[in-house]
Amino acid sequence: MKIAVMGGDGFCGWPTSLHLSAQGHEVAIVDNLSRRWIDTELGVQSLTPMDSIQERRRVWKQVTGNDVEFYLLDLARDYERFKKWLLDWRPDAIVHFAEQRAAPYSMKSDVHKTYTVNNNISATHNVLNALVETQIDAHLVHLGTMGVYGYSTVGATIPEGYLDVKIQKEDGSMVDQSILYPTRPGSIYHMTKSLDQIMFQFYAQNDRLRITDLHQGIVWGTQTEQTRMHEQLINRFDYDGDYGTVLNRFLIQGAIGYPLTVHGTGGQTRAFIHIQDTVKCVEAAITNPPEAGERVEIFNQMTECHRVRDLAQMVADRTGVDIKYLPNPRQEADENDLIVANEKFRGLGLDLITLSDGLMNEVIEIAQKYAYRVDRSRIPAVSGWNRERASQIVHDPVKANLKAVS
Ligand code: NAD
Ligand code: USQ
Repeated sequence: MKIAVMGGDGFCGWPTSLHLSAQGHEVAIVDNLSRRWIDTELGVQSLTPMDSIQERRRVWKQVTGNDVEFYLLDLARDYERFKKWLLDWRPDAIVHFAEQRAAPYSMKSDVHKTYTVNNNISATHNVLNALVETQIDAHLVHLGTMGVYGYSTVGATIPEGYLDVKIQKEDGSMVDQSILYPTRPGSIYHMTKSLDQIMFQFYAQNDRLRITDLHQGIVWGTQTEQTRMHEQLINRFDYDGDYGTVLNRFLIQGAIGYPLTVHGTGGQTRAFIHIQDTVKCVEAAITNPPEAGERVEIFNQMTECHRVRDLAQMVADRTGVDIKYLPNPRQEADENDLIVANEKFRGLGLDLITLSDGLMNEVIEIAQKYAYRVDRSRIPAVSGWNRERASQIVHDPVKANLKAVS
């Protein structure tokens, strides 16, 4: 198949591009490299040394003989160029990773809120719009988030996208409906993913586009089978307070002896998936498209749920570092349960990696290897969700006089 990977230079996109290329697909990456500019804006860098996209492609070709093409294009702003590119390259499938994906970054300031909304909504809409206009019948596989459901504790399992409800009619009888699960985003970033869902619903029904939306949990780990093949193919690894995600942050904090930064009570329960499984699930989704005219296919792309404080304890047990309970910079529930249905991927025969599979040690080893690249001052999470939360932020958890648990 010819597969275009939008955002293929990023943390999920790069290993997915290599995986698809290794499976024999013809792959083109479309990326505006905005994530590399955001590193510069924030004054941080990936823990792992990332080569330029051109150098990465050269090494992949040298190692495997496979070409991965690269097109520098801003999906949110270069609509006409994108349309021309689409007509020229003619993909069979498009994987859409190309959005600003950090909740803390999206909450930093009004400027960051505006950027995240403009970038994410325009990028998604431009892809949909261009598919209709060019009449290219590519299956669109979008990376959404578990966060569209919110994390309220209702005690029921979160279904894969749709909720079956009964609505009372005027005559008192009941009618069955299947509706998108009510969305409850917890940040501007998560809000853009909720809005994406409505755009997908409209374009699937109005233009018969074939769309799959993957509601993905927090991705952990860094290496996959392909990125391990050469030092220069190594994946991005974010550890800073804006882009680093919780388990990867704890693993690197443990590796360098930095106290584990638990927000609030750490009773937040979240869904997780290893990066190796992300790439496999994306491939499985590509090869199982919905029919034209069908509703959007939605998968919950996650493996298991964990409480933040339990993850911290697991990492503390492995590394011997302290846990620090910090005032939460986010407006979110301190404690929540999360039960998630993920039968669809399991039904496709995918055997998913769990935390108990030993791969946490691989991340700790990588973090120790590149520990010299860590700027400890960039570890604290300093984006507040509102003025009150911002006023309580602890800028130096190491020196802060807070409850520490070893
Ligand atoms: P990332 O920031 O590492 O990669 C995103 C890539 O998209 C970057 O290379 C960036 O330059 C590119 N991009 C952004 N806007 C663009 C635009 N307008 N035009 C062209 N390219 C653009 O993020 P990631 O962690 O790889 O996440 C990829 C996708 O998966 C995101 O949509 C994210 O919401 C979703 N997701 C990620 C996680 C996670 O834990 N990382 C979890 C669930 C869902
Ligand atoms: N947290 C801590 N300490 C930290 C960092 C985070 O306690 O040092 C807590 C946060 O307060 C939050 C939880 O851990 O309660 C998860 O935070 P996160 O940064 O790991 O994840 P999140 O902001 O939800 O975003 C990430 C990705 C995003 C994706 C989402 C999937 O950046 O792209 O959509 O995970 S999900 O969480 O399932 O919505």
